[in-house]
Order: sequence, then C-alpha cells, then structure tokens
Amino acid sequence: MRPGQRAAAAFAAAHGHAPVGVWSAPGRVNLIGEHTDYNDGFVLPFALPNRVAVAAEPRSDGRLSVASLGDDGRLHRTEPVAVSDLGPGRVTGWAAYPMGVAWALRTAGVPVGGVELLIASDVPAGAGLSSSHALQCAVALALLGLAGREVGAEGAPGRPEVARWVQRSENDFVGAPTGLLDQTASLCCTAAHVLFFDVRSGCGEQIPFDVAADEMAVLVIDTRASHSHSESGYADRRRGCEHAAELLGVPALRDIDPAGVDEALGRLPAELRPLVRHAVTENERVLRTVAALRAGRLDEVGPLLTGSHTSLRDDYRVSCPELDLAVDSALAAGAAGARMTGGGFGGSAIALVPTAGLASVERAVAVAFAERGYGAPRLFTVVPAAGAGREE
Ligand code: GAF
Repeated sequence: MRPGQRAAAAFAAAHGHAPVGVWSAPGRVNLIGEHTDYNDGFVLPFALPNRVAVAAEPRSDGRLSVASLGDDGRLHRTEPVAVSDLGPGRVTGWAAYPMGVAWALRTAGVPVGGVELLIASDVPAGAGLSSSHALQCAVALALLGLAGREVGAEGAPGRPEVARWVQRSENDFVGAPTGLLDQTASLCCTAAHVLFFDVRSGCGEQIPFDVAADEMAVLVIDTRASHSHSESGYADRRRGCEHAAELLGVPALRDIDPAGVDEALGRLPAELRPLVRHAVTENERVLRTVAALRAGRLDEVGPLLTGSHTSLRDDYRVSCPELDLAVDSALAAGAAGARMTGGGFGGSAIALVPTAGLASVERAVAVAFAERGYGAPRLFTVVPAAGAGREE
C-alpha cells in the first residue's frame, strides 16, 4: 500500500472514521547543485516516487497531536501541544518538524487551530533523500487545506511561498540553518522533469528529464552511513561561505564571476578558498548540465556529476569514505557519472548508468561495500515523480 492509503487506513482504525483529508509530499534527489542554495545559487533536483503522507482532521481543543506509523505497524504518538503555545525551543526531537510548520504558518498569518495528524512514509529516513522536508511539506499542505487555503486554490499561498515558510520552521523552530533546496524540490517539482531553480530570483524552470529514452537510468546508492558531525559540518561550511562573501564585499558567493575566481581566491585566507572554489564551480556545473539537457546531450551530464563529487570531496570536504566508495565503484563498473547527493557526511550517492550495465554496476557497488566491511547499501533506480499535493 502507498503511504497515503496507509495513513488513511491507520487514521480510520485509530479514530473510527476517515480523516478529513490526506496530503503527501515526496523526498528528492538533487541531480547537481550542492551547497549552492544558501549561496543564492542554482540547484537541479527532482522529486522521488517515495512520499510522506499525512492524514488529518481538525481538533476542537486547540491542540496539535501527531502520530507516526512505524514500519512495524505501530503508532508512535507525541504529547499533544496547544498550538498557541508553540514557539522556538519548546519542542524537541522529531515532533519539532511537524510542530514547527504549524508555528511558521501561524506566524505568517494562516489560521492554524487544533489538528490531529497521522503520518506514514516510504522515504528512507537518514538517507540524505530529504525525508524530514517531505514530512514538513506534507504537514504544511494539510494545515493549509484544513484552514481553507488549499494550495492551488484561488487566493491561497503559492508553492514557493509555502517553501519559504517551511524553511523558516526549520531554521528558526528546529534550529537547522538549511537552505531552500529541499522544500522547493518537494513542493515545486513535477513528474518527468528536473527543476532548474534559481534560489536568488525564486524562478524555476521544469526541464524534461527522461534518461530512459537514452537507455540510461539514475541509480540511488543509499550508503546507510551517517556521521555524527553532519550538523556542525553543515553549519561550519555555511558560516565559511558567508564570511568569504563578506570579505569579498558581495551579497553572496553567487556574485563571484567565474572568470575572476582566481583573483577572488587570492584575496581570501587559505581555509576559505576551497569553499569559494566549490560554490563558484558548482554553479557553473549546474548551468552546463542545464544546457546539456536542453540540447538533449545526456552524454555530457555524467562527467559534470563526477566533477561535482570531486569538488564536494576535495574542496568542500562534505563527502565520507562510504560515499566515495559508492561513487568510485559505480564509475569503475561503467557508470557515466556519479556523485553524492544532498548535504553529505553520509546518506546517498547517485549514478547515471547505461541500462544495459545496470546489473553489473549494482553488483560491483555491493561487492565493494562487502569487501570494505561496510553494511550492504540500499540500491534502487528512480525517475522524477510528482511534487506535493492532496491525495484524498
Ligand atoms: C541539505 C540542506 F537541507 C539543503 O538546504 C542543501 O543545502 C543541501 O543540504 C546541500 O545542497 O539537504
């Protein structure tokens, strides 16, 4: 059963009646454009078929109650909290993600009252595929729907605006200084396309992405690794970029002209140079990937993906041995290109693989992990799926 059906069925079993509605939002893969979003740059994600679904109905006591359906079929409930009491720092643990969204929407003037939420998901958690943002986006749509502001309806907020509210909930309520990539991907991507998104302007363009037509596939390699310094590592990189922009006298690293990057690097302390080099060259790689896709030249995309990984590994230093092994073993077995995707320090890599060689790439990656003594990676192919919306 799909998450939407599971959420609806579990809601009916728990409450004795159907929910008022079910909304869902996908996880994402970022094809290229990593650690560029908080530098006002370019990203190129697509939505996964895997989704987080939320079954919901209003409560009359003004409290927000969240239950999550575990893989074991059990419901994990959080203590209901009065919506009017929600504020940064008042909720910890995973409940901060849905509750922060209620807080952000209220702060933005959306009339959020008491709500009963039941969550079901098939987005692998902790895999760098943005399961927490999918959860937040599905909750945002549910709260908007219950408040009579269904996204897409006349007078309702637009998806980019909802993405900014979700980002605010994560930055200010949960306390994670993340950018706009993941929320935008979950809310704004469409089936069969990658979303070319300019974070500064807020403009997005849907670009057809049908690798099967070129007898290729996108393989996700979830390394199942997660490294404890990921949060501090992310925040350090972001601070470093902001500091470098300040020293260079520009609003964001997006403003560094690639042609003048060497001159800019020369004006920075040594430890900031690799961060800037990554941010500037990664934006260039996104633009070149977009140009290649528009021209139907998929053969040019693989090397750009691999170039992105090298830059994230050597300059930005957010890769890890498991991600490097996933990329190296996929390339050695015939992938056209491969890179880590998402924030890094564990999670998933993606590889662009000729369909005819898919089985041997999968085998080679699995063998490489076993030989290194790592746990078996989770391997699956993906095609771009629909963005967030109402299911029933
Ligand atoms: C994480 C963050 F949430 C995104 O905003 C983005 O910065 C990404 O890491 C790196 O590109 O997913």
